[in-house]
Amino acid sequence: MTGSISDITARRVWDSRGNPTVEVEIATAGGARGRAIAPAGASRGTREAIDLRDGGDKLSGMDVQHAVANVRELIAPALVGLDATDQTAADRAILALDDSALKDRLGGNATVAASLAVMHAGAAAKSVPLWRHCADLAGAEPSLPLPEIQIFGGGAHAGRRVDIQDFMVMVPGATSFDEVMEITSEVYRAAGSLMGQKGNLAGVADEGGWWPIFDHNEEALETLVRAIELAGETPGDRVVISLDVAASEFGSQGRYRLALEDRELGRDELIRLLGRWLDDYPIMSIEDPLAEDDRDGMQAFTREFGNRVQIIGDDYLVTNATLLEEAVADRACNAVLIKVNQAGTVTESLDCLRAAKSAGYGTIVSARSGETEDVSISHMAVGFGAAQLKVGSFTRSERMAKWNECLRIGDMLGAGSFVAGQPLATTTWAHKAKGAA
Ligand code: 2PG
Ligand code: MG
Repeated sequence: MTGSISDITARRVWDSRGNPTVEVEIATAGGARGRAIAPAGASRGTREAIDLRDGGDKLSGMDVQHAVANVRELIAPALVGLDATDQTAADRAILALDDSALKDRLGGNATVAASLAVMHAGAAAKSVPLWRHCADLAGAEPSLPLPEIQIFGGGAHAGRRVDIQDFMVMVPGATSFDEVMEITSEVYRAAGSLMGQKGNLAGVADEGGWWPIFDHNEEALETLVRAIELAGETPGDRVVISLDVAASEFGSQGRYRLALEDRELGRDELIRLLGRWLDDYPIMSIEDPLAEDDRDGMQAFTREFGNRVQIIGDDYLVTNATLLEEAVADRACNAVLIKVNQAGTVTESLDCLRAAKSAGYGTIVSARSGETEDVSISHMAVGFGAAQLKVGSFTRSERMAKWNECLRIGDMLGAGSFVAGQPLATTTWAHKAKGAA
């Protein structure tokens, strides 16, 4: 069996924040090789697989020597001899070593790097591009996803300088992935020059979006609308706004503290505030509008706005098929972020993706705020037939590598592969309706 896993190497490498992380390299008997690196979140859901960190004083406790050792000593012996093209069997072998909900024995950073490396080796053993192998695993039709791209960072990615975490744009009106890149680049530049004019240019946040110097959260939205206009676009026409509120970072048990504005909101007040933003700005997607523990809030928000905007569960669903099914029964959210390291393995991520697709939920493959040169998620988004891809901003190579990889894949797929923007583009949102009135 040429796909038989013959050798596994694990090493410590470094991510975009300069933190240690886990890399795994796999070779098969037939000479195929696969390599992958674990990403790391900063705003993490409490129910996602943990990153196993060594603790102590060194490297602020962030070292991953135990996770690396777990790959070498526990995961590697379990994978040797398995067929790299059989992702389910490989992931099952990993899960047999650690079936804890949070993967706290092996570490989600160890399991995800190993699982992704198997996926790469499987594609190489089949001599097909990774996106093709991903499509086989998912049983999906490959397509180029619609990007959502950060213009301003915030929350846990920008020293909590503003409360809302991601101010992003999407270009559902573009006719090609390449056009999305070009328009987003113009918007990003325009936002930078507006910040410069106000004397507010202070570098970039964790994911490469502009560092947010604003007096209140809504000022970021106002500036974003002006940036879209300065880029020569009509806000809400081809270019729309997407927010990741990441509300678990500033609220729990139905209480929310907007530190920048020095005020505390109850669940209903936060819903009203976000509802007004949906009326006043061309926002077509909103992630984690309420906290991960606020089931009532998420249900109420979805009841009120779910028919006019995409509502994504990230911390709320943590790429977990069971939580997704509960949300479907609850009528909470209408889309899910797929982060492979929240689940811990490729197979568990696919379980969640399939559950989402069969419930008619939107699917957005996402990077983490701590990233590397690893471009696995570009291939997964394409191969899984996910509607969207979120990788952070439009600067810094750990982000651009993923957008650029999509361009290369798009060339292989050919014209007509960028279809994902159309369902969003046909949605009517309040801002546009108001403008037309
Ligand atoms: C998110 C991600 C990416 P993190 O919340 O969606 O923006 O952040 O990786 O820090 O969880
Ligand atoms: Mg999020």
